[in-house]
Amino acid sequence: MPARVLLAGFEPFGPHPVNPSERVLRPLAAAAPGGAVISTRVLRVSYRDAFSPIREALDHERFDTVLLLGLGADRRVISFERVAVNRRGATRPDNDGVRRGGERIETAGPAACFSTVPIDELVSATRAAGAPAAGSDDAGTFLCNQVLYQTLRHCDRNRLRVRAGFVHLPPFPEHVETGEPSLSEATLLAGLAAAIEVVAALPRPDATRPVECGE
Ligand code: PCA
Repeated sequence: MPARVLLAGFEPFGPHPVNPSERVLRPLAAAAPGGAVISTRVLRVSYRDAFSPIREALDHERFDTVLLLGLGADRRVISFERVAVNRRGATRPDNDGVRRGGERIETAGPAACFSTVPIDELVSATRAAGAPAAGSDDAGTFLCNQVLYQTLRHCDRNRLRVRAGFVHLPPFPEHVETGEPSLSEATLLAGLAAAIEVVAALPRPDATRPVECGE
């Protein structure tokens, strides 16, 4: 059976007119790396609404992997996030104009949860495809971290046999000043296709293995 992958990116936000995480969804779904059946979602940059399409999809369809993508405006490489923390807040508001000053995402939730995709394998495969990549221990405290945390908690609570991970992407070159970090769409697509091939080849996750979270 082909692997089923839920691939999500975010709408543009703040000073960024384009979000590469949204732009790469369609070509990746069409390419179907590793024979994966890919379903895509565009998430709102909204503390209130960002997670809803993921929850909906997970509640109604079966997936093996959720791969969440977002723009990391200051990232130099494709960054595979290892962990999500139970905290949200940023100086900038979200797209609803809501500003959070640093609070728990889930009042009684664990402090942090580890991503459940194989980060080191993903980094190696992405690099082998010619795209610079690295593991990252800091997904920030804005919407990307929040949606990864909510996805991991949702999978754990409902004992879903689904892996979940988050990938921060540098901006496209045409949207930054000369010398600032960026990666072309072709490079992002090559790297992400290799990453999807890795998840498409993984065996179905074990239902009995809980997401690792710490208090
Ligand atoms: N990047 C932001 C939120 C949406 C996006 O694409 C982040 O890093 O949290």
